[in-house]
Amino acid sequence: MEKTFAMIKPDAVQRGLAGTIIARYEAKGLRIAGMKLMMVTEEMARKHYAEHVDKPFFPGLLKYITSGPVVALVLEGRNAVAEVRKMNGATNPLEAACGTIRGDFAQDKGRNAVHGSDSVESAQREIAIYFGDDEVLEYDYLPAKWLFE
Ligand code: D4T
Repeated sequence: MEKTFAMIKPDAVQRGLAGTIIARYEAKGLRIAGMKLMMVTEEMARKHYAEHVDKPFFPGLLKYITSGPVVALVLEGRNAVAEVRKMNGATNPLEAACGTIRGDFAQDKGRNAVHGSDSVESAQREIAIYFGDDEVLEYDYLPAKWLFE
């Protein structure tokens, strides 16, 4: 089954939204394959956001993403990459639809609550930045037979 990387960013952790957001992913039927509360180091952030390091917003992004604990998640399910992107909503919360996480819980693109990988390749790259092999678990997910035909 497809895996994606998701992150509950420091603003959402500080605002006490981690449980609410994890509950949304679980309710969708995404299996939690990896999960940890952690600090993002500058080195991790530079790897994760390599495509943005020369952008004007990068210094602010770096400061924000390293400013407090995040919840790093590996989520697994059918089309997990696209499903999590859809649930997260548009990068800029002002443009994110109601019912999405950013649409419901955020107001500023520099404090947009969550991250989700944008492709299967990005997911593999990002999972490797934040998780060791022994931290991503395979186990019987009993709801699977009720989720998929
Ligand atoms: P992430 O990676 O956080 O899920 O966001 P997206 O995949 O939806 O968006 P992105 O890669 O374009 O942006 C990465 C990250 O940078 C922040 N950002 C972005 C910002 O602070 N100012 C900006 O102008 C942009 C474009 C938000 C997400």
